Amino acid sequence: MIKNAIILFFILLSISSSFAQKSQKPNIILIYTDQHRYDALGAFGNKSIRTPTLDQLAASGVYFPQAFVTSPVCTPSRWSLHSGMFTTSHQTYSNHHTGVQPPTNLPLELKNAGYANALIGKNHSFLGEREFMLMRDVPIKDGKRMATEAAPWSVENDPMHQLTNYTLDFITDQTKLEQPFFIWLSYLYPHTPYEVPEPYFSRYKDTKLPPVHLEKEGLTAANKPFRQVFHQENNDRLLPFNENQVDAMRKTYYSMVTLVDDEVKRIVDFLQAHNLTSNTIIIFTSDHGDYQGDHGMYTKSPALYDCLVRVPLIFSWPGTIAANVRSNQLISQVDIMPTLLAFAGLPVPKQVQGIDLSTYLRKGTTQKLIRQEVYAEYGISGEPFDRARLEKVFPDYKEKPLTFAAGIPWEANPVSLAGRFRMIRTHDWKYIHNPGEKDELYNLKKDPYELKNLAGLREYARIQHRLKSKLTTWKNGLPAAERDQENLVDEFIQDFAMKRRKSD
Ligand SMILES: [Ca+2]
Repeated sequence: MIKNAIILFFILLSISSSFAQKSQKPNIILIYTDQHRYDALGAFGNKSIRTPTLDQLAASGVYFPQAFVTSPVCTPSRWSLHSGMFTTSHQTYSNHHTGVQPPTNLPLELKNAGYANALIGKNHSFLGEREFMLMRDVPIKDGKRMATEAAPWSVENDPMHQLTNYTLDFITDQTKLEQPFFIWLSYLYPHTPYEVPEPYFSRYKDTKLPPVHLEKEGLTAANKPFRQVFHQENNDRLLPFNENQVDAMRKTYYSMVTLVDDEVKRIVDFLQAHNLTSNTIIIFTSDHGDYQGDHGMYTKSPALYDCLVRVPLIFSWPGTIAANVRSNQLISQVDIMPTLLAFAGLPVPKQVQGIDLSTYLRKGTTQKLIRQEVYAEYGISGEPFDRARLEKVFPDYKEKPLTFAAGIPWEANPVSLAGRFRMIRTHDWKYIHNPGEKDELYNLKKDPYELKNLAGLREYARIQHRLKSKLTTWKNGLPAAERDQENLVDEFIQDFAMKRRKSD
C-alpha cells in the first residue's frame, strides 16, 4: 500500500514537472524568405531599400551580416537548416537530387518535445505530416517571370499576406492551449516570378539602386570556370541581358522584400498586442540569394558568390537574447538547429554538424571567433563540362538553350550542375575548389564583389594552398564524402534530354 502510494506520488510529480517544463519552453517562429540576398536589407547598410520592421527586429536582438547557407539553391539549403548537416552528408546535391532522410530534424525534435508545429508557406524540403500538425501551402497565382507592370491583385489578396493571416490564426488557436508552438513561416518572395501588387510595384520607381557588379571584360577574360561562362551564355539566349530589364527586375525584387517587411510587422505587432514577445523567439533568414544581375546573370546557380550563399540572419528574443548586437561572426545555417534546440532545453542529436550559438546569443559578446571559416557546396558528382564536351553532348545548344521550360533561365541543367564544387570562406578570403575545372580565389577585402579570380597566380599560391588543404580536410571528415566518387552526371544528362524532348 505504501509502495503504491510512493509510486503514485512519483507519477504525479513527473506529470506536473513535464507540464511545467512545457510551459517554460519558448515559442519559436522561423520566418524565412526565398532567394533573399544578404544586402537587400536596410540594417545591412543598403540605403536604397526600405525594411524598417526587419531593421527593428535586428536591433531588438542579434543580427549577423555574415551568415551563410550551405548551398545556393532551395532544397539542399533548406534540408541543411532543418537537419544541421552539410550537403555532402545529407546528399541532397541539387533541387533534382534527393538524398537520405536523416534520423531526425529540427521540427521533429521540437514536436517530440511537446511543440505544436505548423508549416505555413513554401516547403521544398523533405518535411511533411510527420513533422507538422498544420501545413498551409502558398496560394498559387499565375505569375509573370519578369513583370513589367503591377500584379493584378490587391495587397490583401497577395499570397504573402494570406500566409501571414494563416500564421496569426494558428497563433490565436495556440494561445488557448498550454503547448508551446513552432512555426516555419516560409514566404515565397522575393523569389521569381518577379511580380508584386501596388503600392509596392511603384515604390522604387524613382530610386537609384546600388550598382550591379559585372566583370567588365566578360567571364572568360576574368578567368571564371566554364560552368559560369556557359550559364551566362545560356541565360542570354533565353532572356537577353540588358540594363533596363535588370533595373526593372531589381526594383520589383526590392518591392517584394518591402512587402514581406510589412507582413513581418503584422506578426511582430500581433505578438506584442498579445503579450507573447518575451516568450517567443523570432529567427529571420532565407534559403539563398539571387544574382540580381551581378556577374551578368539572373536568379541563382551555378556558383558560390556571396550574392548567392550569403543571407540575412536575425535572432530576436527580447529579455533573453542580447539586444542591439550587430555581430561580425561568420555563421553557417547548420548552426540554427542546435541553437534552437538548446534554447528549447533539448539535447543536440549526433547527426548535427553545426555549432550551438545559444550561449553567445544570450551574452552578445565573446572574445573569440566562433568560426574561423564557413563552407558551402554545390553540383553533382561526376565530370564537369568544357566546351568540347558541351558540343558533343548537346550539339544544338546554341539554337536550343538548355532548359526544362521554354524561355526560362533555369539553374538545373547538366552543364551547370556537373561536378561537385566547394567553398571555404574566411573574413578575408574565399577559395572554391572545382575539380576538373578552374578553381576560384577572391581577396574579399580588396574585391568584395568577387570580380577578379586570383586562383593559380603565383603570388597567391601560398594562401590558395592553405585554404585548399583546410577545405580538403573538412570535406574528407564529412560522413558520406566518399560518394564524390559516384557518377551522377551521365544519368542526369539522359533524364534531362528526355524531359527536354517532351517539352518540345
Ligand atoms: Ca529557394
